[in-house]
Amino acid sequence: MKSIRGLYLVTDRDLCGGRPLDEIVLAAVRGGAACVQLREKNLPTRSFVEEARSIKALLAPFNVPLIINDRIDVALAVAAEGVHIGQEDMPYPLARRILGRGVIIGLSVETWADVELAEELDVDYLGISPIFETPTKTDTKGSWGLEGIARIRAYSRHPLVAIGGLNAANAGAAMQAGADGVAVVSAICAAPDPFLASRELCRIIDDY
Ligand code: TZP
Ligand code: MG
Repeated sequence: MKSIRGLYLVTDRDLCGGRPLDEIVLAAVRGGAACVQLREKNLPTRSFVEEARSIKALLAPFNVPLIINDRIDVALAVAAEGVHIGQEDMPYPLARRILGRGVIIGLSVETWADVELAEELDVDYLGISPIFETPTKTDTKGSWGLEGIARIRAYSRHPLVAIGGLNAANAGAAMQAGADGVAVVSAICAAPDPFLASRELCRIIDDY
């Protein structure tokens, strides 16, 4: 249950083209997405909690874990399965102390120093961020490329989730390079048919 692999949806309501977020999430999990991260940078806390609660209920029948981006309080409030934290969020040891052992904690790595430091931490997965430059997130510290995935795979003991500029054209290459999972935002949220997009991505990713 704690192992994160396969297709990982990260949400961005602004990329959904006016479609309700729960519709996109449902389409993604029907298509085979194995994990959903709610990423809300601008939502008031109350709305975020309400959304998280309803998405958690939506995911429950699929046995798909809900991961909350950044907000440990929101994760606790709705008993989410996990949180995803970045290098400027709550330090990992404190997050673990607050959340306890049973909660999934993913950590973004943006530099080689991040990768080395993460080796000392019992995180549940690393988010390799970003693989390729992407308009979805521009405040990044360069990009890892596929060779970055391979380099981290050779060094790290942690499961690896690749994110950034990934889609049906390159998801297979990311898995081939050593990723355990592929996280996408626009390839599902902005897809004309998020169900078909998710199903196609899963067909590629789940072959590895
Ligand atoms: N973290 C690193 S890149 C990224 C995040 C949240 C955005 C990825 O978006 P897309 O549309 O899948 O390239
Ligand atoms: Mg963050």
